[in-house]
Amino acid sequence: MNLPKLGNTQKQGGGGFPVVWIVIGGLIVIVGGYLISLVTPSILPRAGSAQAVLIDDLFRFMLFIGGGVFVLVEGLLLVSVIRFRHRKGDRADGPPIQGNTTLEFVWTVIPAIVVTVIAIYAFVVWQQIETVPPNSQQVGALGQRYAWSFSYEANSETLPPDVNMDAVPEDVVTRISSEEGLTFTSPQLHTWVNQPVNVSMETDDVNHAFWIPGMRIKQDLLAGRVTSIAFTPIEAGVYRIVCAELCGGGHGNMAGIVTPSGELSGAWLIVHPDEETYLREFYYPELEKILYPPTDPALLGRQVIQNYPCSGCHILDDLGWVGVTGPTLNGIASRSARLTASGYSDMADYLHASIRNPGEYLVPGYNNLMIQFNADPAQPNYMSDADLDAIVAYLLTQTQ
Ligand code: HEC
Ligand SMILES: [Cu+2]
Repeated sequence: MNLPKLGNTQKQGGGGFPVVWIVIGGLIVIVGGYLISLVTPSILPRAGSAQAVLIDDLFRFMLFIGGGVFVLVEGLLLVSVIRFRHRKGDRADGPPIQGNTTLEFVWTVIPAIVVTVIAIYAFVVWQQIETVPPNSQQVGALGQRYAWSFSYEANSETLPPDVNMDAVPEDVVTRISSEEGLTFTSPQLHTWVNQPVNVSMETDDVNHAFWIPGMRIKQDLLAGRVTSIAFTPIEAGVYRIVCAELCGGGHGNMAGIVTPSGELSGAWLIVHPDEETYLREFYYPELEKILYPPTDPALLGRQVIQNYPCSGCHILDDLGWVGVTGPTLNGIASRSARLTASGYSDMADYLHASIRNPGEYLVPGYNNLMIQFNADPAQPNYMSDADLDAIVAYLLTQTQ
């Protein structure tokens, strides 16, 4: 092979780079880049949203170009290593090559075109993802160290068809018929196939980031601001929700987990096959818990406690919690040694204080990391007295 000396090759006539080599090299680069772009599906979770499909196509396109560049650079390196290797007895310097305007022009223009094309394509995809369809389901997401809670709206039009208003507590009736309606929360995000969802996010403490890898969406939660992100699931299933911003010692618990017994715990996105299933399996049963609250305070507390982010920091087998930032709540009601140590004489009082004022007495071996659940609705981490009483009644049932 007669490689050209860079510079004035053309003028010298002989040794021009055969066009056939350029064509073959070009084909290798294109096919190589294409093959590399095919590797993607095996390293990404399945694409569960309309946005994910767009993003994956863009990703594959960029991987195709990047793969082509990889094959080109590595290929030239390999050819050079073989072609220009040291030969026995050859002690000469290489030819003094400098300057080639055509070459410089080509290697400036081609990347400029490639980058422009990627920028335009990415902008188009971004715009499509940013658009929130008018018929979106509105869900609120609250990030707290170390758990997520999702809030759903209910009003007099969204009640279960067979609702018995006579059995509903008066304050609930007032809230439902009020303009803001009633919101209820769940540790999981529920929706159904082909329903656009718009999640508006707030944090009660530090910054978090809301990430659903299967939907290919990620959005920061910024203290003092409301941020939002929209997506449209296209496949029914269960998708992990993750916090993607290191927010403290229990950060890892802000992700959906499968407990040792195989149950889903923590934050998950559940995509039901259709609206009817969503209403039947999630929305109506959740709403009924508020419409017909259990009269037994412990049962009520078992329900209410799940609206708070305790699961991220505590173990509690009864509810499948696996957090380890704080002490286990298994058997908490039998922990009489706490009473002597903290100066309380009654377990209910000790539990009240542990939640309202966790810094007052610290369980030995633990730091003052627990959220203070305030009695004042204007403060973050508000917990009403009624909720607190119910939670304490429930915790009192956790004996060994
Ligand atoms: C950010 C992590 C975090 C969250 C969230 C959290 N806790 Fe705690 N909790 C702790 C830590 C750490 C301790 C031990 C230090 C202390 O006593 O304050 C603790 C202690 C306790 C204790 C005393 C336990 C004992 O063995 O004496 C109770 C009861 C308790 N938490 C209940 C709750 C409840 C109920 C919730 C939700 C409403 C909750 N915690 C949310 C971290 C947390
Ligand atoms: Cu977080």
